[in-house]
Amino acid sequence: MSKIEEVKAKVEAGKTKLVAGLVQEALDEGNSPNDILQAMVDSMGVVGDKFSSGELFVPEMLIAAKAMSKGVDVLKPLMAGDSSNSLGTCIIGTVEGDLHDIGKNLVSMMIESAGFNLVDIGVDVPAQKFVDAIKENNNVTLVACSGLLTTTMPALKEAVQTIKASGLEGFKVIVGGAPVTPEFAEEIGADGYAPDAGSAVVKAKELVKA
Ligand code: B12
Repeated sequence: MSKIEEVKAKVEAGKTKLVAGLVQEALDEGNSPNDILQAMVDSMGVVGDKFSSGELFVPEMLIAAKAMSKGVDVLKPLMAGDSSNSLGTCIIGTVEGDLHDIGKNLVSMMIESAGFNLVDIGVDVPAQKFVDAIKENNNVTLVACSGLLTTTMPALKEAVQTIKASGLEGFKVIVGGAPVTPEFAEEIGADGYAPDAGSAVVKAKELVKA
């Protein structure tokens, strides 16, 4: 089994104590941070499928998520890029009722690397808290809302609409998360959508520079 396959297997198995070391070993063997990250993202897909089929339950899903976070911590410094914060401040959060944060954290990491000052307001964020954060921070150019559950898609809509109705200006709103489609993003009035962390950066820069 290659080191990368080992990382994937241990994330799936929720081996929180082993993953960081294995990620480091995979790096030492010359694997790219992106390839290692993708392997861990794939693991979460497998875990999700096993949850759907009743092979795994919430505690196993949670522990796999923790294992992945340990691996991401090792990769984070290597993914860092432009730290000039020249693109302004990005407020990011997962919408109300939703506790999923791995995707949000990856998007945060990439957006920060691209040159935004990142303000992460966490998970289960009520719509008004996004508005408060925009008011409390300087030079907000981007607001990013994440939602992972079909049942929290209405909360995503409420967040975007509350932000848009606040009368505050000078920023764009981007949304994402597994159940979100470009059509849904447009329907709820978001300025942009991206399917993953890499394309989120491309879209974020495009929106802010427009
Ligand atoms: C880990 C996990 C959990 C963990 C979360 C831990 C954590 N700290 O995040 C725990 C155990 C808490 C959990 C709980 C639940 N979960 Co869950 N979970 C998952 C799992 C396995 C992985 C999610 C993940 O991290 N994926 C990896 C990341 C990298 O991908 P991502 O989140 O999609 O993010 C990428 C993109 O979507 C995008 N993106 C994300 N956010 C944003 C934001 C912006 C602005 C942009 C541009 C892009 C973007 O970029 C990211 C990076 O590339 C998924 C299965 C899956 N295939 O996704 C189920 C899944 C999402 N969960 C599911 C369910 C049902 C639940 C529960 C309701 C289970 C229960 N009965 O209690 C609860 C809900 C709790 C709540 N209120 O939120 C379902 C959702 C089904 C649906 N259609 O809604 C899934 C799909 C599993 C399944 N196949 O059934 N879960």
